[in-house]
Amino acid sequence: MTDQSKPTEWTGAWVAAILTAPLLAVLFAAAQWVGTPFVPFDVFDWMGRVLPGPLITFGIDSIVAVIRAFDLGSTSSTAKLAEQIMAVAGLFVTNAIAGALLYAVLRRRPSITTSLMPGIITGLAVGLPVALITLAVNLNATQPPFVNALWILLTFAAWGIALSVVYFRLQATAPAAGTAPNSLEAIDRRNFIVRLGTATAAVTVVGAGLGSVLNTGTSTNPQPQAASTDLESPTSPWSASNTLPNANDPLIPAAGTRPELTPLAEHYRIDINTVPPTIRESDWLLTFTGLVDEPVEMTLADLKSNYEPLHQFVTLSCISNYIAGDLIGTTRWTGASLRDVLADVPLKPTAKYLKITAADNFDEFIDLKTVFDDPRVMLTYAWDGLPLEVKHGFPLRIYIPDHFGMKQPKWITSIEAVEEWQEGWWVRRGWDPNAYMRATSVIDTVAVSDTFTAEDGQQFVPVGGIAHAGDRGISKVEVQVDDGEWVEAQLRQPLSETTWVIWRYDWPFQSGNHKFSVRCTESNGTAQNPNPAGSRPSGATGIHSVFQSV
Ligand SMILES: Nc1nc2c(c(=O)[nH]1)N[C@H]1C(S)=C(S)[C@@H](COP(=O)(O)O)O[C@H]1N2
Ligand SMILES: [Mo]
Repeated sequence: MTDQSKPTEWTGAWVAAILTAPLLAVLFAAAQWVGTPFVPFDVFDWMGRVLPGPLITFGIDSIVAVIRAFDLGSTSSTAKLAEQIMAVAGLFVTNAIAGALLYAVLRRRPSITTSLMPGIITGLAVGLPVALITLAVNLNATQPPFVNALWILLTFAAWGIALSVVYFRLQATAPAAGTAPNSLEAIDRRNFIVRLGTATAAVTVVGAGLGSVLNTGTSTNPQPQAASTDLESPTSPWSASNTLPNANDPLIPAAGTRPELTPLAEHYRIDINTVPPTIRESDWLLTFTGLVDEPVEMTLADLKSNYEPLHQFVTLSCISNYIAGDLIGTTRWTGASLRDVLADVPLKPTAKYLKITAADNFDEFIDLKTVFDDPRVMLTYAWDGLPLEVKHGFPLRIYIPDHFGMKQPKWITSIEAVEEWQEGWWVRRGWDPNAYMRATSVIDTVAVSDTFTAEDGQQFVPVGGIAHAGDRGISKVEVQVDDGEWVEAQLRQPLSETTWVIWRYDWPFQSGNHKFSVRCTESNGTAQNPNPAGSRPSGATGIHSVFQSV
């Protein structure tokens, strides 16, 4: 048999990639149905944990840059989708490479006529590392680890077997050199390829379809879960039936200003997980360990009932947020002051810091002085009156005023009292060890459609947005149009001293193209940093400007 008649490495790569579609569909359906792992996400998350910080940051920055450049919608949800797509694409590429290697070997070893062994080995060569990675990082599989591992090995071995069966079929039906394209072999081969394509498509469609139908919310797409045992468990957000504390403030935001309280569904989400860890309340305990006289364990019910609930309006922002970005949100946080909780945890005198560890292995350190000085530091279990959503950290996250989100773990599982400070998760990856929130001001709207005429006939265009400086407060917001004077805007009373301030400036209308800029001043007189800088390592700075023709 001539060499051309044997399937090539390219064919191997293609066949392997095509067969990856049904493999993924089967893995997906099983993940939804019985709670086995969906491996591409695990591999992606694992890479995010082991690759060097600068590379990860570069990757995240690139995704965010593309989302901004092409205006692809909400940064955090589009980025998560992009990560999921990259994770799946990664498996296609890996499998294609493995397929090319297998076909390369089969071409060179004519003695292997129909043995399935090389195919099985190829499947396991990919499946075994994948299984090990999954065992190390998967947070959502509900099956025991050996079932998960076995399932992965079986499916990948089946994929490898299919890959080699296709090789032998293609080889057997290869048209001999010099035969006409309509020879029997050629027709047989064409039929085979059509049948292969049909079978592949069928398994893929059925698997993916079953997966979506069975999507029980356990594994790849968690739903908020309220504690079913908790009779007081509320079902509607606090904001649905309560007015905001500043409801009487006469200043009406300019039309198009973002809502003062971010609807939960619109709050950004950032974390290191392709799929957030789903924790059952009944499986969860908060443990205090390390430099304590006696380890202490608390249930969520303990935290809710043993300590006076504290309600705080909070603006949370990601340190990766760019100027005027959407990785910022405000809601009402409820929890137990960590200081109160620590009253029930006998610390040794040598304890200086707390190491907070989360279900996804994320960790951060906070010094005990901050905890004892600031009763606002809070173990948080509710947002807008509802148990935390899975993606926002159910059952427990911490609130630390004045710091970016990277210092504030979600899905907390343990708190360890330690003597030495260490770098937390993102600090180890090159981000600011303190991560204090930057003073920021943003123009949300130049509300041309709301132009109004004053009694003297002058027309005004309302301009509005937010300003924020952690817990340091905003004393002044100023707007500049083109190269004119900076003029002071009016401020709404904020929801609390730790939320953003809504501002409004009624601009005396002049037609034409204009540039609107905004800057703010902190309560103590510190001006917002006007120098443009990217978010790494300490949070973005610079003046926000918008161009508008009016
Ligand atoms: N366990 C854990 N907590 C975490 C993170 C994480 O990856 N894992 N990310 C942090 C970062 S970088 C931010 S900005 C906030 C975001 O919280 P949110 O997704 O609820 O808005 O969570 C923080 N807490
Ligand atoms: Mo973040």
